[in-house]
Amino acid sequence: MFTKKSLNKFFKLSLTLLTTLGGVSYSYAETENTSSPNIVIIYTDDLGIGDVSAYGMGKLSTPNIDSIAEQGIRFSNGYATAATCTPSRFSILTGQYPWRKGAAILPGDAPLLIDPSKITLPKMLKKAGYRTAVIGKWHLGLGSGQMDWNEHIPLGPNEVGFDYSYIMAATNDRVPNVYVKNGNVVGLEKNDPLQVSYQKNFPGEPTGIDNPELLTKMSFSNGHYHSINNGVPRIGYQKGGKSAQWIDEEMSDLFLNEAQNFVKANKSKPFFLFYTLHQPHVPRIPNQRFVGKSGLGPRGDAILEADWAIGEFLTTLEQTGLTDNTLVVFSSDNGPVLDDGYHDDAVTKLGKHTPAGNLRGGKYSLFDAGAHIPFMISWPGKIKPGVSDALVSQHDLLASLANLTGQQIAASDSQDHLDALLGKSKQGRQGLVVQALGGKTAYREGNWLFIPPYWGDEKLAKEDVETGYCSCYQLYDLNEDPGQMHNVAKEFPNETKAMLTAYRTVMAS
Ligand code: NG6
Ligand code: CA
Repeated sequence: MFTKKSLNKFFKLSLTLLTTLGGVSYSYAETENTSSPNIVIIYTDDLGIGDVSAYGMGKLSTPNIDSIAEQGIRFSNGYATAATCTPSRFSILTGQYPWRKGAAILPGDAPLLIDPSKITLPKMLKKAGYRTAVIGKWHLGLGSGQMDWNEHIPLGPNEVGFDYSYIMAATNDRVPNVYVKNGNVVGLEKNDPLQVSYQKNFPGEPTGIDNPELLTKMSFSNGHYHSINNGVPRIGYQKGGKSAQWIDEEMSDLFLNEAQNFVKANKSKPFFLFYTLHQPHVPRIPNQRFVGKSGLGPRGDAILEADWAIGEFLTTLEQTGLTDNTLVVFSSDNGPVLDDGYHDDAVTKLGKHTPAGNLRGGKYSLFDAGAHIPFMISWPGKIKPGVSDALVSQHDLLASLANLTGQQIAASDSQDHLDALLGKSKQGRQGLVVQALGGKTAYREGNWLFIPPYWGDEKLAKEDVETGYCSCYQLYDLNEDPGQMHNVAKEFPNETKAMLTAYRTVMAS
């Protein structure tokens, strides 16, 4: 007796055998209600909506990123859960709000933040038969504290669901400046062990503050005055491991190459790739091929470098015949910033470019540009190209992709909005808590952004970013006033009260 489902399975198995025998790769499996396209999340670091030309607001041209929007859905209300890196990355991988875990920007020697016993996006997809990889920036901690970087690192991406990992340990401005492949520092030599400290320098090691003559590539404007690698001062101290220290100019090509190889090696089975580019995070040191190309200085050049790498990556999908069967998500971990601690002309060469588009604030901020980021999804043939104003958040990918691939996950902050993400529905999530620097939170619902009272400086002086703090209640109508110039909390007391209640309800849940 055959049911329709078992016949489907039989047909699929026969097709797999046939195509394998015929030497043709077959990477698409479809059952009645679910399917398993390859899934790639391309995740940039500190990129604003105004940095992506598809959003039509800035002066840069990003044709390759735009091509994802042209073939798919571009979200005008796409969010990370936070205005800084670690919290947003924690959320996209776990489906949890970052403030549940107290997630904040981690130092480079922090232990693994994600609980290996909990569900994660790659774990869920592994259960659905996917091969999983993270390539690029990690910044979610490694090990369990007191780490010896010269031994195998026992806790990291491979312990939370990734079959393959090739990562920078934390950020490109934090030590250690090494890549870690499946838990091992790449290129270490036994006779030159790597030592890392965030407490004190190693005797005799040069630092940015003491040895400015060694800063041949970039000097610091704020922080970033500890150990030096590749002529650039960093945060934290490191000694040894010289053969393993990265060269910033090569980083983009290296991650691209890894990402391309992963695709080619896994073209015949469903895969999930979290391709986490380091651009345009500081220090912005693109390959020579991109220097001077944007006219906006290193920040703009780094964005062009990222756009080029994304184009090459998409070409690899095309050449391996996987474009039609690959769902590509493009986004950023948080909003943009100009001076983030190095003298790199980001401010002086900005011209008329607007990294945050028409939004107020930026990275670190409670204002909308903190977590309101570029967000687009393509899946040729399955997604009808268009623009959606549905409210979508990165941490909903877990529940939504579980639905797509037929997996059950326990109730969490992650909501299933697959239809909105595939452009079949205009209805996204109802509300979203967003986290800024220091764990402060605000609430977005409908056209409103609500910020509860916070006491503190109105601006991060060095970064020149508005924090969004005010001792008053703030309510902005983002439809009428995306630049958030008019606090209408007093004009709309009922809405303000309703937003406060909704915000408190989520925070207390
Ligand atoms: C800040 C750093 C900044 C950047 C940020 C993390 C200073 C003065 N500033 O503390 O340069 O590294 O942390 O960025 O050190 S994130 O995108 O990874 O969240
Ligand atoms: Ca970031």
